[in-house]
Amino acid sequence: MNKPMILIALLAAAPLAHAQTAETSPVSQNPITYQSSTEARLNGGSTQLQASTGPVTVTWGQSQALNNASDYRATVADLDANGDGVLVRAEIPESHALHSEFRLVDSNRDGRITQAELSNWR
Ligand SMILES: [Ca+2]
Ligand SMILES: [Ca+2]
Repeated sequence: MNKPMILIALLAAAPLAHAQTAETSPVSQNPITYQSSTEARLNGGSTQLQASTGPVTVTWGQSQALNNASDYRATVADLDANGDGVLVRAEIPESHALHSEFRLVDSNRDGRITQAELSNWR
């Protein structure tokens, strides 16, 4: 009469042990640590991940954003080629961030960007 009792005890204990393993293994078996702290994003960097197609280099940071960052500090005077105090699309280089966002910045849609509209952009 003792054997069935032991078997039941083992069956009862097994799921518990299994549950504990399942709870801890995903953390310990994951070889990739993702840097998502503010510091990592500000400093930028790169890492190589293994994808099914081969290694993939992932870069992050501000190298691209930094090139454009000064664009967002531009004033009308910086770009105002004809000196009339407003910017029209022709005065903005295609490479400038303002060029692609012209319609967004020109909040009253008059085709000219004033310093006030430019200030609201930032
Ligand atoms: Ca102008
Ligand atoms: Ca306008």
